[in-house]
Amino acid sequence: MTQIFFSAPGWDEYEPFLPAALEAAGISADIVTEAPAPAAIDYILYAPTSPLQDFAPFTRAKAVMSLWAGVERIVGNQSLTQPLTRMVDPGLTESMVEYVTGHVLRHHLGMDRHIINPGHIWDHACPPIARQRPVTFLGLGELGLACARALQALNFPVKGWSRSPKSIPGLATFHGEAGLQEALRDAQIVITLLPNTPDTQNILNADTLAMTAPGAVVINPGRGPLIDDAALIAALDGGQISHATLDVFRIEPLPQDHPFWAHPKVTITPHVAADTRAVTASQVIAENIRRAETGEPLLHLVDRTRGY
Ligand code: NDP
Ligand code: OXD
Repeated sequence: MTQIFFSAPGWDEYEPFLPAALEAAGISADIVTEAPAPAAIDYILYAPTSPLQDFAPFTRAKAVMSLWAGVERIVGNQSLTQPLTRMVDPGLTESMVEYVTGHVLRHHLGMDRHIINPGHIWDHACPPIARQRPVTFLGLGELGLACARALQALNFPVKGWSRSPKSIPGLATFHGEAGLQEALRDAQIVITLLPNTPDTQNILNADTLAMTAPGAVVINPGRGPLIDDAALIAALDGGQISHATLDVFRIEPLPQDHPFWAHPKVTITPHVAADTRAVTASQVIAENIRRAETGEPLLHLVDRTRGY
């Protein structure tokens, strides 16, 4: 019997789906939410909100599987010697695509002018069509690429930036430090979907914010440290950036005295862009455990040296 330690909040969400997914994958499993005998555990399901920090006693564990996509809070844990996988969940990806598309369209169409119009102003100025609105994604992984494709389907001219070179039909791609300026040039909407690593912190700073088109919009559903908060506020105040929609922050919940809360050009969403969905994630977990049990390579392995 395979022993699985569900070391994360939200077991009630997984209970209707995970045992069935494991059974369908041919895994006979015992899932526990406490592990008084760590040496008996085969797999650990982990979330950053889990109290579990010391993985050393789990001497038999074949993998630690993060229920979150972002792994910055576990990747540097020295007690973790087991392979680490991260969550790539079709349900999470769908919700990120919806969040990004919705917020891009809000800004593209200038929806606020009509939704909040206390003066009953008859402003007949029509927005440009999507093909006239250049959009840039920083991060072209599972989420960035899915969102880029959705916006491409609406005719937005999309550029994407990643660490390694990519060739993606219909998408202008750039990579590495040298490609960042070209990726941001003329961008009217910038979406950050990068992991939080030492290389990506403050990637949007005074210099890079100045590379976008004047009056660009920033949408950050990636991670808070990707943005230099003070530089963003200065760019908003100076007009280089016209609005920022932020879902993630250096400290969460965002402290009440943070200047973002009161800033008229900032929209705050409370880390709700995309959540792992138990119904689809259970299939992913079961498939990965099946792979591990049959000696096949694990999906979505984290590269501990790269940090994502
Ligand atoms: P992936 O690992 O699939 O993609 C990461 C992308 O970032 C890749 O394209 C990668 O490049 C690029 N990248 C990483 N480091 C660099 C660098 N130094 N320079 C340039 N590009 C870099 O991650 P996902 O798309 O699945 O997720 C992205 C992030 O979204 C997560 O790490 C998490 O922080 C955040 N997230 C937020 C959620 C929310 O609710 N707000 C929900 C889920 C995730 P390459 O392709 O070359 O490797
Ligand atoms: C994640 C997140 O990384 O929810 O999965 O932010």
